[in-house]
Order: sequence, then C-alpha cells, then structure tokens
Amino acid sequence: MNRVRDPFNLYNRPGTIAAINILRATATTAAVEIRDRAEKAAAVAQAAAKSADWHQAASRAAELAEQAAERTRDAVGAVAEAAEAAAKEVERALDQGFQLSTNEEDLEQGAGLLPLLPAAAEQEEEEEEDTEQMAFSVPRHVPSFTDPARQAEDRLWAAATRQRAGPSSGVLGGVQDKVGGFLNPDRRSLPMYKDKPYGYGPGGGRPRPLLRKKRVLGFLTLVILGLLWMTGFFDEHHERARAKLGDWGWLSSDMKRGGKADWMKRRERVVEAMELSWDAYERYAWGYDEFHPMSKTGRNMAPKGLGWIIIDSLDTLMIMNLTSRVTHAREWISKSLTWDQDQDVNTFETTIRMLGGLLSAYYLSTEYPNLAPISDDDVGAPGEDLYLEKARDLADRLMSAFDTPSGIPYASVNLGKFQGLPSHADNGASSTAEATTLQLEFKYLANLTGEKDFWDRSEKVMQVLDDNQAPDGLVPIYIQPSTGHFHTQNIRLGSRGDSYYEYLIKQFLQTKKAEPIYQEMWNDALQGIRKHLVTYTENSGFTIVGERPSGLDNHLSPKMDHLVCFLPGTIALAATEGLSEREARKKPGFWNKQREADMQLARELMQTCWGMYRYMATGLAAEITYFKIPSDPLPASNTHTPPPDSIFDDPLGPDATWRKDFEVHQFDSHNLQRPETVESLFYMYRITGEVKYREWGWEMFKSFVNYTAVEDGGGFTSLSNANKIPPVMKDNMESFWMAETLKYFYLLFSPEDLLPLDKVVFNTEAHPLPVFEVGRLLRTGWVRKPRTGTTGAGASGAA
Ligand code: DMJ
Repeated sequence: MNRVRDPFNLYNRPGTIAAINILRATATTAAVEIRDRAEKAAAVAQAAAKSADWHQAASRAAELAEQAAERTRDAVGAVAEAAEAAAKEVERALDQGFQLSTNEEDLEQGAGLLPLLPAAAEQEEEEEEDTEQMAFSVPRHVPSFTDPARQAEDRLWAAATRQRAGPSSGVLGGVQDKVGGFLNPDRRSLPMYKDKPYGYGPGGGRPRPLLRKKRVLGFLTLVILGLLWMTGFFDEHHERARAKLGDWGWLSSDMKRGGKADWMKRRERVVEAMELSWDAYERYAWGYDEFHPMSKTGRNMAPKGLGWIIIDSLDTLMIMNLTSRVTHAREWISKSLTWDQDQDVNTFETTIRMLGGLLSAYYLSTEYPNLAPISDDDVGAPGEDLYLEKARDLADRLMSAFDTPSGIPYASVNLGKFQGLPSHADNGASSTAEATTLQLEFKYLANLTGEKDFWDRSEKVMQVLDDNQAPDGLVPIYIQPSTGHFHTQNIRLGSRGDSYYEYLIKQFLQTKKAEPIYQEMWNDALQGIRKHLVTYTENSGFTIVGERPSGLDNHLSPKMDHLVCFLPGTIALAATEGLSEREARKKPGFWNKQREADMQLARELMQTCWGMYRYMATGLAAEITYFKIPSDPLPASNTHTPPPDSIFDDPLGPDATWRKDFEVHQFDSHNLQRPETVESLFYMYRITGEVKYREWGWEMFKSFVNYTAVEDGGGFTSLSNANKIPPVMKDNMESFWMAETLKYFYLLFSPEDLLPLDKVVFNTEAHPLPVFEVGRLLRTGWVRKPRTGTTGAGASGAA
C-alpha cells in the first residue's frame, strides 16, 4: 500500500481521512476542469489569431473563455466549501485534545503513516470478499450508510450546510468565515456532492505527488483562495448563488422589460430543477436504480445496479451542458456498470432507457463535442467508445429476446444468461407497444456497428405484426411471441399501445424518409384513430381519443391515459415530417388537405391534454382522465368547433361548464412526473411557432416546482394525489423525470436550432438519435401484404 508521512499523526481519525479525501477529490476535479477549459479557450484563441474569419473565431474564443471563467468560479467555490468543512473537522479533532507528533524519529521511520486512498483500499478489500452477490445487494460504489468514515463525512457535510453560529477558531477560521459567508448565504439550499467516489474525475484514483501532503494541499488552497478573494473573484459567484436561491421562490425574473417572457431565463430555471434533482440523487442514492427523495434512500433493480437513473439522465445533463455531472456519470459507467448479472429485465424498458440513453450519449458526445465536453472523450483518446461499447454489450444480451418462434420478442431477458423469457402474465404474451418500440435503437446500432442482425431482427417484428392485417391499422395491445398473433381485442393509445404508433412515423423519419412502408402504416393507423377512437365531449366539445376495450365493434370508452398525450405532438411531427408548419406549407407539392386536417387534430388534442392539467387542483394532470361524451358518441367527421383556449379562464371556477366534461377518479389521481404533455408541447411549439404552447409549458413547470419539490434538498417526487392541496406525495422520482420531462421543458424554452427535428428523432424515452441514410446492406427487407378490407362504423355507429 502506498504511504505518506503523517506529521500530524492523524492516522485512524476517520473524520480527518474523510476531510482530506473530500478536499483532494474536489480539488482534483476542479483543477482538471479549470485546466481543460482554459486549454480549450487558448486553442480557440490561437486559431482565432490565424483564422481568416477572425471576427467569428474571436467571438467563439471569448464565449469559451467566459465559460471557462464561469466553470472556474464554480469549481473554486466547491473547493472552498470542501476546505471549510475539512478545516472544521480538523478543528474539532484539535478541540478534543488531539496532539501533533513532533518526534523526528517517528517521522523518519514512517510511524503514523497515513494510508493513501483509504476509501479505494477498503473498496479493493471489499471486492475480494464480495464474491457472492445477492439479489438487490448494494453495489460497491454506493457508500455504506453505517461505516465510520461515512458517518464522519456526514458530519462534515452537515457542518458545511449549517449556518455558522459564530466566528470559528483555529488556523483556517478567519478565512473560512469570509469565504464561507461569501459563497453561500444559505447553505442548506445549495446541493453539494456527498457520495462522489474517491478519486473521481479524469485520472481516477492515481496519487498525485504534489497533492500528497495535506499541509501542502491546505497551504495551496489557502493561497489560491486568498488571492482570488483579494481580487474580488468571489463577488460574482456570491451574487450568482444568491440570485439562484432568491429566484427559486417564484419567479420575479422570468419577464423581460415590456412584459415579454424571457425564455432563456425560464430555461435556466429548468436547468436549476435538473441540478436539484440530480444533486439530490447523487447525494442520497448515488448508483442506485431507484431514488426515493422523501426517505432519501435508493434501491437497486439488479445485484450491481443497472445505472437506471444515471444512464437515463445522461444526455439531459449533456444537453444542459452540466459538465462536471456528466463526468461523474461517465465515471460510474466506466468503473461500475456491468451487464453481466444474473438478472431478468424488461426488454422494452431496458432498450428504451439504457440502450437508448447510451446511444444518445454516444451520438451527442461525437456529433456535438461542445456539449458538456469531457477531455478523455475526444476522438483518438482512450475511452471515446465507452458509451458505444456498453451499448453493444447490452444489445447483444437483449437480442436473446428475439429468439422466439415468431420473431416477436419476449417481454423479458436474463442479462447474464443471454436468455429471452416470456411474460409470466397475459398467457406469455408481450405488450404490442413493447415489441414494436425497439426498432429505432437497434436500427441505429446496426448503422453504427454494421451488424445487420440488429436491423433484421427488429425489422422482422414489424412484418410479423403487420401480417395480422389489423383492421384500420389499429392493433390490440398484446401479441404472442409463440404465434405472432394478437392476444385479446383491447385497442387503445394508452399503456401497451402508445408507442407502436409513435415508432411507425419515427422509423420513417429516422432513415430520411427512405422507408415509406412505415409512413403508410402510420397513415392507416391515424385514419383508424379518427374513425374509431376520436370523438367530442358533451358540454364544451373537447376532442378526445377514447379506447375500444372489447374491439372495434364494441363500445367506446371515453378514457385517456396521460400516456395518450404523446399523440398531438406526434401527429404534428408526421404532418410536417419535421419541418415547421410554415416551411411545410411553402414546400412545393407537399401541403394538402390531409396534412391540414392532421394539424387541426393535433391542435385540438393538445388543448385537451392541457385541459387535463388545468382541471387538477395542483395544475398537474392525473394518470387517467375520463370525459363526458353523449351516449351516442359523435364521429370525428361531425362538424365541430373546438372551444376557445380562454375557456380555461372561466370566472365560474369550479362550476365552470368545461369542467363538467372532465372526471378524475380518486385512484387515478396520481401524477408520476410523466413527460407526454410537455413532449407534445415541445413538438407543437417547434412546428407551429405558437407561443401559447410555451406558456402552457411554463405553467406546468411552475406547478411541478410548487407541488413536487421535496424538502431538505431532496429534489422532486411523484404524487399519489395531485387533485388536492397540499398534494399527497409518493416518495419516488421516476427516471423519466430527468430523462424526459425536464429535457422537454428545456427544449421547449430553447432556441429552435437546438436538436432540430429534421436532424434527430427522439426515441420514446426522449433520447435523441440521428437520422441517417439507408444503404445497400441496411434497408427495408419486407413488403406489406395486400389489405383485405376495414371494419367498424366509426365512433358513432359502433358505440
Ligand atoms: C417512458 O418510459 C416512455 O415515455 C414510455 O414510452 C412511456 N412511459 C414512460 C413515461 O411516461
């Protein structure tokens, strides 16, 4: 084991060890980040000097330099916080009568040596012992909540978040008072890293000679902080921190002068919500697959964890340019993630969240290197393919789900055994949406790796399903892997049905419209939706999409899952094929009556989904909403005028007529932080350019912040009842809160050229993947069977 001298003879003082670890880790991360930013800015500045277009290059260099300065301020702030906490712990030790060793002989002989990297060493030992893993055991990189070092760390961090009672004593006291006070007027509200593994950051746990002696480290920290403080360096950081906290109590600065909304400021609020969510997870449940923000605990879904939250959130962190958090996530993926576990997982969920998340991270880190740049992610450097390697490994395991008699994938796979497993329920049937929402991911992976099997197996599913010739393109929600035939007659656009439709049009767009077969299937389905599922409410004429639980020839149930609210955005995306409505209307030979009607349907459904939020006490939609429709439902083709948007401002409040069209049952009144409505608002705003969609999104975002924020830096949580104030909280943060909901809010408030819709397709978990060209190897390998007719008489006749 590496050792250094311990002149203070502090060995076996867990508090001290923890303090030094925190200081060293924080300082290392800060130093690396500062260096990287500065190097990048310098490189661009040099290029600017040589560049012909020096104006543009110089302004880019200035931008980077500003970013570097901002990161530097943040990083130095973190070092200062850690220094203060560490110093307090040392003071505490000294207060307890702890003596410094001055014995030269001791020092010469190395007595009282302090082990380097104690956390890492302990971990190594644990790894050796820990050969037998039990289901749901705690992974290695999650700290034990009972070990003494952890408790000492807890004290440190608690100390760093407590308001100072008075001036502290000891060598560091005066500086701490000034720095601490300057940096953080209300420390309890500022989230801090707690569970960051020791040595985290590029360079891992390698000891750095300069930093070995804590006296040198402490001295250097003090000198740097002193110099920076004297030059007024902290003033702006202080302002920034205070502004952030002040603004959170809603929301004075989101308007420009003249009463116009400042969308960039509103977008910043979303970044803050993301930071709070991530930091809470990082602090209380790092490495776990589930996060329970109220009890501040985590839980795993597999013996060593699956990275469920880390991987699902990664591209949102990248898009928001939260570099240090991306670095931490990447570190975990590099050091702790393994798919080699004897664990059954859901094929669909693992594909859309984990495979989709990794592929998206790969795409963003290679195609948008300026988003959250990480130095060792550069082309040519080791580790550049980390995300792709992990994706490929996972995909190989998930492919075992497709080993079925029909080619329809099984609901689950055992990752470690490479084994597909039929569902335990539903007679072994798979959900239709689950079987048909894997294609974007596997096809992109085929494109990246050249492995045709990924393409062929996922495409085959579409053929087997379509061979059933579902009337009017509407598919029952279960399908049998053993036969390839549908199971039950239940048809809906909510759970188990939804993303089948979504992936039809997105497959068409993913391959630059080279596969018209999927657009045809989408068009059939949309006509089927109009014919069988769309109707209007009784009092105010809202447009809804109901369900046919007993097949197309039986009754229409006026029920909408929140999940159905992906539909307005997807209809608009299909109508313009990713263009803005203005461009689409101008494009020669493109616009027609059908596209016009589709946009109208998208607008009307969007309004209904917005109404589902307006109806609720918290302003947050329920999981399921029922609607009042006439006993003989009106067909979509009926002459119809949707209500004006101002209907939601009705001064009659709870007695407003429009409210009579909505109904939420108590057991459906939960809100799971779902993304579908803000997802649609994002598409609707991008495509129509109508600001009202942004405004609706802003109202929703405020409701999330007001009613789902958890005290004590816990982030945000789901609600068990969103229809009462205060709401009943549920103590669970879904991974799609950071993966999807916050990402779509961010994109809704962002300029339109960020991830343009003609360049990317978002998978169903909001992970952006690029559009690409099909080639001779990877192209459509099947044709549709001729249709034999349609069924049902539409909403009116069949009800
Ligand atoms: C996410 O996992 C995906 O959006 C999926 O398509 C539906 N369910 C959740 C979000 O509600």
